[in-house]
Amino acid sequence: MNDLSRRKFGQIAAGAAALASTSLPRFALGRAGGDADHDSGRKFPDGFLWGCATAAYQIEGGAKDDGRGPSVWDVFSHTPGKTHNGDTGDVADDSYHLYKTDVQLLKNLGVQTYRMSISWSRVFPEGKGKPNPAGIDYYNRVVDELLANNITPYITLFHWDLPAALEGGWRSRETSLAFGDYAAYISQHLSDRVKHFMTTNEFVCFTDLGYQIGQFAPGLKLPLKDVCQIRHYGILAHGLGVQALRANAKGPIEVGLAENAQVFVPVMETGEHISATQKATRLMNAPFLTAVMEGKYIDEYLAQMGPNAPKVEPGDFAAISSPLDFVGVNIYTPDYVSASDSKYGFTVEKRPASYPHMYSPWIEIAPECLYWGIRNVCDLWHPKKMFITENGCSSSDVLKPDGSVVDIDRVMYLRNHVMNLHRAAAEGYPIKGYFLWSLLDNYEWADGYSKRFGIHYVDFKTLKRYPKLSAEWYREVIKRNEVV
Ligand code: PNW
Repeated sequence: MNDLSRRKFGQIAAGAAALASTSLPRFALGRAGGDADHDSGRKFPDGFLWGCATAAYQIEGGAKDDGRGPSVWDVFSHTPGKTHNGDTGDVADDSYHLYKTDVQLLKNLGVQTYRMSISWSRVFPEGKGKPNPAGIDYYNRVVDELLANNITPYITLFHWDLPAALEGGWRSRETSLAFGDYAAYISQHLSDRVKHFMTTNEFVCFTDLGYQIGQFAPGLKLPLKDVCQIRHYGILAHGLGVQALRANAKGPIEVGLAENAQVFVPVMETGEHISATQKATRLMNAPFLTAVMEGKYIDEYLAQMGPNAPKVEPGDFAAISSPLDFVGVNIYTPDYVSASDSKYGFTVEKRPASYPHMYSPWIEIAPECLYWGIRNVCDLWHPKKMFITENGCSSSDVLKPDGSVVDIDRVMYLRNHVMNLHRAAAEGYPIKGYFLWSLLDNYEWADGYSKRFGIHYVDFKTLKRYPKLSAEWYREVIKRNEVV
């Protein structure tokens, strides 16, 4: 099916998709006595926020609709050999047209919040200069639909889809400045209704993975010196974004970021290994979260980079270390650390070949990472609030003829992570909410459509959505505010 007919089909399927989401749950039937005999002992604090997360390029489609300009991901995904099967985000979940269906999926789950991102090149087709009114109109419609359904939007400004027109991409300091202008515009147009913003998503993925490893857009393999400078422009953009969001807000807003900090789990929970994980957290996140939280590059990082260390202009770190209302971390998988006599006092342990993983091989299963990720960030930098801005996994889901997907492995993964989230909340760490990645199967970047992360199954031919067992499980967690 070509793109156009796929999209048309999607529009027709929209009604049916909404129906699928309201079909009777198979597992959570609330059988007589179902609740009375069970108390998990793992209730979350009142007011804990449950949500789902998505990103613009991964779900929207509508790549050429209503004046959207191309992003580096459009260019990259259309370059032969760069993505699985040559998959692109041209149509994805077609949320550009089906957003009302997706808001109904959220409503049926009972989430209080939804984390979504804005396609920068939909709003500024050239990345800067003249805005495209149809672009911001789309986000106005999505925001209004969420609010009408009592769902609080948490908006990420940049989830990797850099406007292709910005010359030099993240190699240019101009891009950080353009991001500030874009953030100002979004704040002017949305902050009357949207009160929670994240600047950037996962620095390492749009810097190192895009410009050093070449696995993500724009697919370059530059020397370390360039990469260090690109990382700096990434965190500078974040800082300028925080300032611009606040300066242009129509009322009080909360600003944070969504960072996939490297997370470390102690090989055993004894003092020496625990303190090793804290050292590892600070050092291994030096170019990104450590720099944002401490307002400088730590000496160890500068020494490691030597002549490749980034050029920092006066005032950069004042912006980069702008105070945040919350720190969001995306956590999927950690590394194990032990205390040692090595130079930095810790060793990152290599995992044995038999170590278990989810369908995506990089998601090695270690649910304690949710607890240790929160604890180490809090103990090191004392953020006012924290959120898990992403957590979830891929599974080799199979849609059965009756429309069900019994993804017990995803439920296993999620339940164990949420238990560790509970541990952090119970110990008093200021963890305020959890965004499950993802609301629905979507375009998984270089893996294309081959890896499904959703708690709703998407038939990418019809674009119809089907709740998986994990969606039922999540609805119960939210309803009871406890681990089930
Ligand atoms: C995150 N890795 O990305 C992103 O924020 C999402 O857009 C993405 O869909 C989700 O995780 C699942 O992958 C990552 O290879 C992608 O280490 C790859 C890696 C890490 C994070």
